[in-house]
Amino acid sequence: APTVVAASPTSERGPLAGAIFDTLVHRIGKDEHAARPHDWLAATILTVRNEIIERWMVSTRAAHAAGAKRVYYLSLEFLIGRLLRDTLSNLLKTDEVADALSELGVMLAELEEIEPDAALGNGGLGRLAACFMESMASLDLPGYGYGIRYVNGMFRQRIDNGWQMELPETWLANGNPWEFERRESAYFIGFGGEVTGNEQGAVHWHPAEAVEAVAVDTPMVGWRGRRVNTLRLWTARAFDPIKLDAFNAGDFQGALADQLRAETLTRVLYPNDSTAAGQELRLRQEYFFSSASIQDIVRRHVQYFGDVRTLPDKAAIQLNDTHPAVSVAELMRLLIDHHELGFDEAWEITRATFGYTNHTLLPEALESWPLPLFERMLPRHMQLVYAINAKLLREARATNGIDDRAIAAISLIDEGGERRVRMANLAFAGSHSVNGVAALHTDLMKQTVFADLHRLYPTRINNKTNGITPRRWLQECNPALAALIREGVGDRFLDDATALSELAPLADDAGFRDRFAAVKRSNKVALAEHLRAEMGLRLDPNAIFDVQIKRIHEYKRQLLNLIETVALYDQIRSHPDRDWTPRVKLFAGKAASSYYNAKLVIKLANDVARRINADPAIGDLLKVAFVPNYNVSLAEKMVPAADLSEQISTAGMEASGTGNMKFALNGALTIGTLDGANVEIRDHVGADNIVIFGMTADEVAAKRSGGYDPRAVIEGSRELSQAINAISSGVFSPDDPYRYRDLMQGLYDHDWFMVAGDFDAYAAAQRDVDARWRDRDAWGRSAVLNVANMGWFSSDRTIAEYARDIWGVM
Ligand code: DL6
Repeated sequence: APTVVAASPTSERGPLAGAIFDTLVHRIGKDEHAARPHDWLAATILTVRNEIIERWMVSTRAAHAAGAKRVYYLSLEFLIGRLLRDTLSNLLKTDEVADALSELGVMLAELEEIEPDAALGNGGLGRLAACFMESMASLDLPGYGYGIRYVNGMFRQRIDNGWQMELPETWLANGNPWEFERRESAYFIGFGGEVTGNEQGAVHWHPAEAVEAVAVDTPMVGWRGRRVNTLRLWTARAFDPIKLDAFNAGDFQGALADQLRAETLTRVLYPNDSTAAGQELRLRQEYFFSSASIQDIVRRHVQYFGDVRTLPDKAAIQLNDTHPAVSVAELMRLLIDHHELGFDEAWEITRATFGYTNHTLLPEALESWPLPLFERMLPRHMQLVYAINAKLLREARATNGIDDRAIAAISLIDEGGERRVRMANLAFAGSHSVNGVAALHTDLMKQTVFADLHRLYPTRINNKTNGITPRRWLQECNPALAALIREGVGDRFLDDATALSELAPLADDAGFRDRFAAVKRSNKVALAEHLRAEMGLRLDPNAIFDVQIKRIHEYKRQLLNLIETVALYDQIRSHPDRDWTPRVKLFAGKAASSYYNAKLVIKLANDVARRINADPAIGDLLKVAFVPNYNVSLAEKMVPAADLSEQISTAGMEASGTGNMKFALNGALTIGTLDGANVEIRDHVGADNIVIFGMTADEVAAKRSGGYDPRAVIEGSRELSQAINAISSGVFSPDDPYRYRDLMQGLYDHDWFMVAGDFDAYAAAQRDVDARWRDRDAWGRSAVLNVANMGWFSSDRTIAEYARDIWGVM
């Protein structure tokens, strides 16, 4: 925590220091003696915010005056992380604020470190939404993000004796100086009840229950402060926060029950949906934020432009995955029931307004809701889904080559077994554009999950390969590298990341490579220091820092990495005389609370680490660590320090990945499969500067459809079978020798994720990495070329493509 030395006398303070001090006294109500670090943080943010507000108003007025089309990005997740460093940097005010604070005896860097992460997302999908918000503002596009203001967000992960524990994240404990509550922007959100109709055909929904959605706005500042957009997050309130008669009668809990039920809606991100109660809450969340957002968008449109029929000309709504897909039915409801349009006209408007982005083809992640639940909670929307479905299936039947099997696949209702509403089909049908997030993923969408819908609407699916903002993921997280690049080629890369290509010739300049290597080393030293302070670990910065940080999931194959780590450990012990390349294997990531195998993988990583790190025969040749509580801020420390980026998912299963982009942009070499955006990264950085191994998506599909015998594969690989046996027999879990037996047995029996199938190729690729590392010139050259060729993966490029091809705003 920052220590406030002594505030300077008033006479010596510059205007900004004076303003921060004034805010501390008059807004926070503390003087320099009483102020705690969080008070200084709040005073700094509130002071900077004043300038942001001015720009925010200018941006809003300009869009209004120009009658501009607006982009609305609906997402159940916005994984923002911290905002202060990002915002000051984008306003080009970092030095000015640092100087002002130092006049007050406060270090900006220390304040930045105590800002809590806004962890309103699980992983890549939520972080992508945050990068998109920054890029929209940087490209001067009028864009609004719409989501939920979770009070606790993503859980905080603690590791107890190697096991993941989930604790609530209390990011709002000290208030949130960035946000503005807009009590005037509040909407009625109904649930349940019944639908009646009159003889004229007018339909009326009488919800049994309702909550109020209240807007809370956060300004999103673009690069160079060019534009400030709004992230509007909804919070839920009861209309009647306390029932006084019940309270007065002594029923205190009953008196507050409505408020509690409303607040439950916006408490946590993704409640565990393995129980019926959790599922229902999730659907309530989705409808809550979709309805509030669509009502807000329609209200703004009618207020500015008068006629709801022109909505598609002035509003583009992007659905970030299927979580907001019920918005399609909600817009139909508003257009038909409130604005009295006919069904066909409403459908034209709806389709022209929405775009849908798919982020996964994993069957278990494709949302569908039990029909009785959907109907009970949203009876009017159920009617509309049936009506949309009837229209869709009529169109399908009139199309050549669509048979009954295809009709069943296209239908919004899954009739196999328990009837369910398919949200991906609803989103697809209700959008004029459906996009994947990397070229391979988009191809697979056409070939697999959406094959029949693609046949029906062959021009609808398009690709928009993901990107990351180079401001946060280079300039701010890696200031030393950014400074070196600036020295080499100027700072145009922050406006146009493809300008990084000018670095390419410097890859052959030994002096530049030395400075580049020195930056990487200092980042590794800083990370090692952080991990020593946090975990008591001692890491050798001369070793390869080999990093796998992402959600823990079987398809991402942390298990493949761990088994290879065990195999390497075995090899080092058996052949201590060989010239081993020292490695530090770092893991971090959270497992869904109900995902047993993922949690077991975390335990395995910790068990493996404990054993290897304590083995004197290994010394500094191999160190393993599982770093707890992975979040955006931790990624900002680990990415710049990585030499090797692990992107080793089973080919065909990772839609894109964005961590892969962050590492390569910061000069790590990738070891990866031809999956997701790895394919395009290879195309850009060049096959010589990336280590690709393993089966392709086609090979995985072919093997899965017959002829894959994991037992034979395991038995045919000495290294693999020894590593599996060691884990299975309790070498790493002497306290519970059977802990990993089933996990390992699963590899013999089915191995859906083809860990065994790719093991030998992966182990060989790792030895190739060792050999490359020993040729430091070649490694350095490859690292520079990675940075130089990653500009295309800027989210500015991605957003420009969405703007041009989908939203019609550029
Ligand atoms: O598109 C962002 C991100 C991709 O980079 C990852 O490959 C993908 O797994 C992730 N998808 C999801 C899907 N979740 N749901 N539903 O998080 O999206």
